[in-house]
Amino acid sequence: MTTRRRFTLTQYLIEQRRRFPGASGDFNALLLDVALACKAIARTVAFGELGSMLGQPAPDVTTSINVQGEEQKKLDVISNEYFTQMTEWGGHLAGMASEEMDHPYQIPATMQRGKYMLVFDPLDGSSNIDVNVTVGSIFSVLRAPQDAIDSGRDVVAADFLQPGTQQLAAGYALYGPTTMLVLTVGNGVAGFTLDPNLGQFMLTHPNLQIPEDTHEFAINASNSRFWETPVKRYVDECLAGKTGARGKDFNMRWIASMVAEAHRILMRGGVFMYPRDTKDPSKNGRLRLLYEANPVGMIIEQAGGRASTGREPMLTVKPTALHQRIGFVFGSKNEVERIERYHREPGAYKDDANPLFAERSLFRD
Ligand code: AFP
Repeated sequence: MTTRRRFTLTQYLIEQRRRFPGASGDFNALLLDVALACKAIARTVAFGELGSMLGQPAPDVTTSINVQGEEQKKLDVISNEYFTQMTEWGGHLAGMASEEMDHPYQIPATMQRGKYMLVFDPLDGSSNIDVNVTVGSIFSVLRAPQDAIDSGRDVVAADFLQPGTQQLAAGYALYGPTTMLVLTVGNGVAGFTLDPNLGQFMLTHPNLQIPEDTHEFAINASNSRFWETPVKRYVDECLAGKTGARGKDFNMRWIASMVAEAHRILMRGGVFMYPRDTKDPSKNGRLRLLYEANPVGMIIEQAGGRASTGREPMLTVKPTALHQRIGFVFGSKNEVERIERYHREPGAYKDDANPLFAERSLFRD
């Protein structure tokens, strides 16, 4: 693919489809519908206060607390509607699941059902909306079970409980200084920038690759008292810099929009950690497996990085629930492997106050 002239997202997808001569085009059409939903969200986010979509809870929604127990902002609800409305009509989907919906979303009976399933976080980082910091949307495409495809039956939560290795595509949109779409269909990672004049996503970052090493880490340090010993050790060594075991200085970043952190790491390397901790032992982490960790994990791995629970590869985790949370560590390969090594070392948890995560404990992986 020459870069003499910029390819559009549509052209890129057609090029990728050449790898599957028997392909029907449904897959590409679905991804273009997702891209359209992201354009609609980008426009609404860009209006900011002018669009009076900011801050206040969804006044017209009966319950403004989502299944995560978090307040649903008006833009969370609107973004979720853009995703469902712009992808349900095309006939490519058997069903959907979203951070903002307790149960799987059924394609209306008046519409044709298809062979794919879409899982998404319509607006990641929404706590940053009011302060005009970059937010994004995250999505993943799975294949529906054959019996659902054949019968056209309603989808159930169990249909979505597929390990990340089963994803057919994953991506995110970034609503920042520019609007970008980053996508993998299992053949590397490509970045597109929205040309506001053409209204087209243009290929600006073909074949993104993450450096194996880095001197930049991202973690919410306000949780440090709840971290497990291996994470404390890793962060302490980074903070010790040149004078410490690592012999080099590290810098720290925390945006509180995971999608923006992932993008920075794709652009220049780094390591992101939202590990499971003892803050709320009933939760196995903060981030959601199906529509945050798995899609971002696939992108990171396709760009030569590593995605992990801190202990094991993220994409091999067998999901057990639609809104399951999980500890998430990703980024430059050598750093993530180091963090996994620290977790595996004998006696790694000997100083942990909370036996919940100790060697022989109820919650041991
Ligand atoms: P929201 O979408 O509720 O703002 O959460 C964002 C997020 O899931 C992820 O994008 C951030 O990395 C993380 O939560 C921020 O968590 P802290 O508020 O603990 O820093």
